[in-house]
Amino acid sequence: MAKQKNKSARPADGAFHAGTAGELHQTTDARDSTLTTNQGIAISDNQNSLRSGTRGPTLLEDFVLREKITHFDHERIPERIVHARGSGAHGYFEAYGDLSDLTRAAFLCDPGIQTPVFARFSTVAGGAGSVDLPRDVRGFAVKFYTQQGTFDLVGNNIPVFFIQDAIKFPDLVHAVKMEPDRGYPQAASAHDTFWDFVSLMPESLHMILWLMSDRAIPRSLRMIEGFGVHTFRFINAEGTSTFVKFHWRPRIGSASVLWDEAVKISGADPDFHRRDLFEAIERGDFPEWELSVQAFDQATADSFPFDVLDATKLIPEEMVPLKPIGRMVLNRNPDNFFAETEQVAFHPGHVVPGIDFSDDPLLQGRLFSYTDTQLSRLGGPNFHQIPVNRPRCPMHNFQRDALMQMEVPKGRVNYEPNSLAPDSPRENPDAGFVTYPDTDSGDKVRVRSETFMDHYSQARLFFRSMTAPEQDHIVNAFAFELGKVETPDVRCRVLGHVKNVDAELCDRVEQALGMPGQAYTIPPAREPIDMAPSPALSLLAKAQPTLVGRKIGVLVSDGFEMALLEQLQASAEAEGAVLQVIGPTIGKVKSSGKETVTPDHAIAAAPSVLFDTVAVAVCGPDIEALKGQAAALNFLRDAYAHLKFIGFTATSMPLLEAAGIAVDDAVIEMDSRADAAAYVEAAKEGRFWPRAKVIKA
Ligand code: HDD
Repeated sequence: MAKQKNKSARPADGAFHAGTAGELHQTTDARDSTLTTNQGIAISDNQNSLRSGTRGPTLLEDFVLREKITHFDHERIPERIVHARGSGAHGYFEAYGDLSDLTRAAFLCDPGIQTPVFARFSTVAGGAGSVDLPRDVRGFAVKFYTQQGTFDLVGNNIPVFFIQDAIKFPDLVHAVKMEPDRGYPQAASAHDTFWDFVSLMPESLHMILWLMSDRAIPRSLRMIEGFGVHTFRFINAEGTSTFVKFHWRPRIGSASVLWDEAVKISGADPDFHRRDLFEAIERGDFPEWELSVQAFDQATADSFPFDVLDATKLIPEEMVPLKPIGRMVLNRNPDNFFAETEQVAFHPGHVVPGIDFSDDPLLQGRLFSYTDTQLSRLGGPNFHQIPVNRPRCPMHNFQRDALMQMEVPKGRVNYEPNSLAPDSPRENPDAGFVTYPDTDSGDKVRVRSETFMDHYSQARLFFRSMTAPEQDHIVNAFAFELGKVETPDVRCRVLGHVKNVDAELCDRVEQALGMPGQAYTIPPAREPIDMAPSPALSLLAKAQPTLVGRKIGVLVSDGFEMALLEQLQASAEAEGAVLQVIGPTIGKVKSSGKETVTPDHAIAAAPSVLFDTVAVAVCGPDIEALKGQAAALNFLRDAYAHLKFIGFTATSMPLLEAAGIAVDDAVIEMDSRADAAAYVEAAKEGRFWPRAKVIKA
């Protein structure tokens, strides 16, 4: 291959190729690394457009310029109408055992099969460029590339939904998105149109309780639970149907941030979740979830005081226990965000033999929506040919042509039945998908079943199943959201529904808003019942002490004790946590023994909201400077106010005092390596809830 000339050496344009551009040119030495147009024409100059004279007008003739700009102008595709902001990863799924008594889906029946998956997690309301930590539902969509075709489990991190019928979905989404006249708020439910809609849709109250809870501000996408939401069916080889609800549980447990943290993280690191997922996978800390089902028959379904076809209801685990059936591990980041995470096309209607739908009217509507939306998002019906969407099993049919056709089918036969191509694809009654022959039918009506009429009992169940801090957070969330609502009538109507959920909750929200006794009286369509609390619904009740997958931030300054930092590092590693060092600047910090450490962050760029727990080991003259920096003071103040465990060395005390930190059982002095280890051990608790009595978190 001919060597290309080093452009920076060319006399005619050398003056324009200084610095980086010049260096880039030096590396192009082979034809296969030569920059070309999309037609494969080698490009001689990627820095200057073609013009008439060195200072003259640019020429239309410049096909290199025009092709490049045209392609760039079309780089963005329509973002998803909902769930626009998401993060994805590749991985695999493995079944625990043989589930053939319930389903003929092969990937669930053989623990020896490793099924490739692509998972995408998302927020719902915000645009593709919005922040990761609004109060919002998180999408949890998994594409299983099984040997029998692609199965998509397109769920959320909340097991119920706002509405019972898909016909209300456009209204729900319009109401929560930016208001159409003013174009705000972005990625926020705290505004009049959303709460107006809610106040007129009592069926949304159960989901609203979840949305006001800690579930809507997760600490990490690696720590969210996932739910298929609807009742689906498993069908076994004999054609027997069993109802199932799908559940994902994260191996490292669930955790949430506090609202005040969410607000600050949105400014400090708008990509907090995306970065966390990407970095965890890069360092080999692979996120893992267990998949379970609640499996039940028709008689059990009939015994519930709610309808299993109503997506605003869940089945408490205490009524039907979870049966673990397999695990998913995400072990590879996408090579290209756009090609994979943006172009992945999920659809609840992508099911394989052995999995089938129920008549849930929300699910039925979804079965139309998803293919339709891909047509406008991805430009045509061949989106299944995009690499991330391709089935990983043989695929043959006679669908042909259309926009963006990537295949070149051979032969004269493109129809079936045919006699001219005896080896061409044929239907297969044995292996083929057979819809479960449900016998339910009736008049054609636009009527909702009476069994869908109870809108408050499960909202009450949820609230009463929460621990005290979780209940406090729900009250605070209502106060924030309704506090942003300008129309008093809407606030009073929402309060009326909250009163039907739980009178005490309503009282507390009224107090927090300064609107005592202002809830409207709203007669319920059906009188709510008191269900037995379900501790499984509470995140805090289930939480185990752990630092696995969590982050420790240690602020050091010149003169710190290296032995202490080494101990913190060792303890962090032993617990599966990541430790990051923070310095007064990003420059090297010297220990008392004159060893140097290069910090991961400067204090100005590392607020404590980015860590699960923090320690300070500062000393000497740097303390005076740190005492005068808002970032250093807020590092401690925020950690304290967010109920975090704080480790500190005796020499750091002046900084604690300047920040106004009172030592309590979770502000732990570290005078020795043993103390440092004890601090890390204590920090496994996550938050120090007793401090909430002093500071409203
Ligand atoms: Fe949906 C995307 C989850 C109801 C219409 N939905 C979408 C995604 C998730 C969900 C996770 C993003 C998938 C991805 O990462 O690409 N949607 C749900 C859940 C629902 C639900 C759990 C209720 C149980 N959705 C729902 C209804 C409709 C839609 C009732 C319409 C009738 N959803 C869509 C959509 C989207 C979508 C417009 C937007 C982008 C896309 O499909 O690919 O078709």
